[in-house]
Amino acid sequence: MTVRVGVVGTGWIGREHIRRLTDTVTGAEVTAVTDIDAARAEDAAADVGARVFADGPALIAADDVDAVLVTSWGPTHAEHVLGAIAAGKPVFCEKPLATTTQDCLRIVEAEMAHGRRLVQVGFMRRYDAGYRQLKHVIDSGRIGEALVVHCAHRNPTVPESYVSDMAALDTAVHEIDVLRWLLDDEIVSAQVVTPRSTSRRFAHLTDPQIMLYETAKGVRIDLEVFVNCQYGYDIQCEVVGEEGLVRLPDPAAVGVRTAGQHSTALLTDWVGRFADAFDTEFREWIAGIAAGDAPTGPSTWDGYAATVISNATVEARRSGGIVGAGMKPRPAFYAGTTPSSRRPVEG
Ligand code: NAD
Ligand code: ISE
Repeated sequence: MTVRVGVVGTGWIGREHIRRLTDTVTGAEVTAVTDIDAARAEDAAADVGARVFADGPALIAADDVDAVLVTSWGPTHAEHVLGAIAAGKPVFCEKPLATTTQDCLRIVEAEMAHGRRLVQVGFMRRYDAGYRQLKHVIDSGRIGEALVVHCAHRNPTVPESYVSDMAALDTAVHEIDVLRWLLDDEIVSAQVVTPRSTSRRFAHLTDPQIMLYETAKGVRIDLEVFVNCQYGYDIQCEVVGEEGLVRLPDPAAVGVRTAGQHSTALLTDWVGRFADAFDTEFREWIAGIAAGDAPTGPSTWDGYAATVISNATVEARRSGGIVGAGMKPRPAFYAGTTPSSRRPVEG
């Protein structure tokens, strides 16, 4: 079976995923696109022979759309995800699931009323080979119980439109999701401390920021978000346990020895760093739909949790205090999703 996908939002990552579904993932075809910028939609459609629709509702209703991919701006995600659930169609939503906790909870209620999972949220790090190895070691018990986690999320530069809140909402949100999954534990509070800001930033931005989290089991996490680090795209994660530690590997790169130096190239953006993870994420999503299975990737509940915790992080920076996440209890419907996990991890 070929899964016919309709794409809402043909900007940067929408185009990336259209290319991925067309050239890399087998069993998928992009049959429909829409964008509020009609020229963008036309351009994307021409590449793959898709039809252009006037808006999200028309695309979601189309007979030749089996599944929906939402890659529009964050504040518009909820309406399209809710539309897909109402139509009973599987929907992959790029992060965030929604920008407000209220909208996330509306999606939770709609999916539960539907009676079966339809939604997957685009937290691709769970599909990265390095993070999967990290999880395998933690789950095996080799380092004992996790105690402390040190992370860094560094981007070389960001545009002027990137504001201080985005360090939590747009950037740290990836660690928030992947750490809940890795540790099989819930983040219960957030605090933000700010060192002196780099001179290589737009004046309105606080950068870097150091985010401090505590989990329900008492694990302490420190996360440096530094989005004007200049030197490359650098993702670090080290989990310290009672009997050892495990560290995320850097992406493989050849070592070059010349002129008295040994060097390896660094990646410069998330597109290259997580290309394989995105491929795996979409392969598994499409294979699941083709097999008639409910999605196994990050759930609506995970999307809700990420929005709650990233909003708490924003509040913590603004207030200077420690802010409780204040998540609702997880409904039994989402019992198979993080924390307290899914199927065993291979590798
Ligand atoms: P973008 O601005 O390049 O593209 C978004 C597109 O959506 C634009 O073309 C815009 O015209 C269109 N759009 C907005 N509202 C719409 C609506 N109601 N209906 C149809 N089209 C609409 O942004 P982007 O960088 O591609 O980001 C898109 C989403 O992907 C964001 O939520 C972002 O957080 C997420 N993202 C995820 C990752 C990741 O690492 N997983 C990386 C980048 C972006
Ligand atoms: C961007 O939106 C992403 O999702 C990237 O993965 C992240 O590294 C970057 O900081 C965000 O702005």
